[in-house]
Amino acid sequence: MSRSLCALLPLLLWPVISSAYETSAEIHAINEKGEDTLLGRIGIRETPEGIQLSPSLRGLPPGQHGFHLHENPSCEPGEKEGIVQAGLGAGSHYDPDKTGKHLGPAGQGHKGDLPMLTVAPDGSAATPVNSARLKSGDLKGRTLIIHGAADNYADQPGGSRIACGIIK
Ligand SMILES: [Cu+2]
Ligand SMILES: [Zn+2]
Repeated sequence: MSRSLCALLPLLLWPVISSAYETSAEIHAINEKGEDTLLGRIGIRETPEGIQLSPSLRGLPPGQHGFHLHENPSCEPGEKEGIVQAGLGAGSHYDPDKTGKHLGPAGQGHKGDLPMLTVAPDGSAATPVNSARLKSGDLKGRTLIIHGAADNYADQPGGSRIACGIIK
């Protein structure tokens, strides 16, 4: 084998070696009428430490935001207590073990409870978020929701739903 081919071989094999689960979700701003502006995407890949979510978003309010995997593949509005609200079609936080508890990423409640999403002062979000509890099989057909306010990992998951993306 020629020297140059030897040098190329690792590059040729790289896609095979790194063929672990990888996908992304398009994230749209949402309101009580449905999906609105495209804000960007969140790349999703499986690592030895669990699932890594890498946002590439803009146009969000700065600060920390409640961020969860919700159970239904929908970003549609829904009605709650007689009021139409954004993103209710996504349903509750993903909870395959039926714990019924919102305890945050370090707790043993909803598996869909993620660390908060951090948005920079310019409205962009680029800081990856990791979940050690989710596996690639948990993701397809579920929905990522970004909330308007911070999550206290107890009784306040973050208020209204402001952005949404279905994992295809
Ligand atoms: Cu949520
Ligand atoms: Zn939760």
